[in-house]
Amino acid sequence: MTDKTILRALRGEVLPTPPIWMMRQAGRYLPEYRATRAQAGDFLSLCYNSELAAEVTLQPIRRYGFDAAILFADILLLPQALGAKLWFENGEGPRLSTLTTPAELAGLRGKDDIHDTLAPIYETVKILARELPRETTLIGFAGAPWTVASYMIAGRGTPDQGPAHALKSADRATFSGLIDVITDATVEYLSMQVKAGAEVVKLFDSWAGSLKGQDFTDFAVKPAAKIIAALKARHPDLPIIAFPREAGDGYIGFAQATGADCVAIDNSVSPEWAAEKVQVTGCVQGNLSPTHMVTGGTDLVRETRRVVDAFAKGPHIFNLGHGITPDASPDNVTRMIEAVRGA
Ligand code: 1CP
Repeated sequence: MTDKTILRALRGEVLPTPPIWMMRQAGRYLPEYRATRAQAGDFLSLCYNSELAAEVTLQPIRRYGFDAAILFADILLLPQALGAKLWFENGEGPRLSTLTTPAELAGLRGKDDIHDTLAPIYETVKILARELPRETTLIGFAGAPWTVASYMIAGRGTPDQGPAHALKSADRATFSGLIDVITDATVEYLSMQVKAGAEVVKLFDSWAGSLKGQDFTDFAVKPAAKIIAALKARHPDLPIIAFPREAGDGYIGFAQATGADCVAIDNSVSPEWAAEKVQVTGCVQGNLSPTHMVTGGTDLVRETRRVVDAFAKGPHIFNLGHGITPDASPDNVTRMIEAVRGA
């Protein structure tokens, strides 16, 4: 049995101090990240440069000693491997070719034809498995099908996933077909990450909150359950974290319904609520608001302690409720870690 703290928490152990990592811990708030990204040229070149992607993954581990490293890549690389066009508009964000017709769906590559594009990502994982400190857990990841589909349909990030909801109503067969293609490809993609050395995988369903009622069951719960069952059949000991962001009451029972070992909680719900309703049935991760990494001060320390205390009775991995933002101060991250570890 390993003694890595993240793996112990994922097995359900209650630790005296929760292990910590942070969503987007390798990112623009760090000067060393900005320097490596400039060296790579642009964001996508950084993702596909295994040496430099491993370097930016390691930067926050060296600086802060987080208990986990998350592979540096992006959820939109899988659509690119499936045949979508992908580019990043400077200062704006990702852009993709749109997918709204049966013909465009039929034009995607199959799940076994994604690995040529994604080979550099597997290489990054291999480098990290070699170079990370012994005590640091390596997390691989992918986007969940609904979130990935929302970008593929709209061709960009959308505040309400309007185009994806519109296709779901107008052409259910094409929409469901796309969800199935992404689901199957995600199993292959994550399985290759595990073979390359990822010890845990996380499914990011950043836009799960816009799925209501039966849609939440059909397009957030069911695809996650399918991916998790397929991964566990191939890798029985693999711990899996699911993040149905802004699911609200949908967090309750999500781990049981999907087979996830841990549910990551965003900061739209209180840690006391999540402890009572979600952590009672297993490990949770979260959920400090990322705004404290910008504003700092006594509020940061108080709210960090509040999260630690609220989750102290059950298995917990300390994290933010969503990714740290580019305007955050690296010193506030140090203060947060000191507040968690009681320094
Ligand atoms: O300019 C830059 O350098 C790019 C900023 C950036 C970074 C650092 C993007 C663009 N992606 C990433 C890396 C990334 N993305 C990681 C690496 C590991 C880490 O956390 O340190 C991970 C796990 C992701 C996942 C990701 N990408 C998600 C899910 C999590 C979340 O934040 O909700 C999503 C939705 C994306 C899409 C994406 N990639 C980048 C941006 C700016 C966006 C959001 C775009 C939008 O919705 O408009």
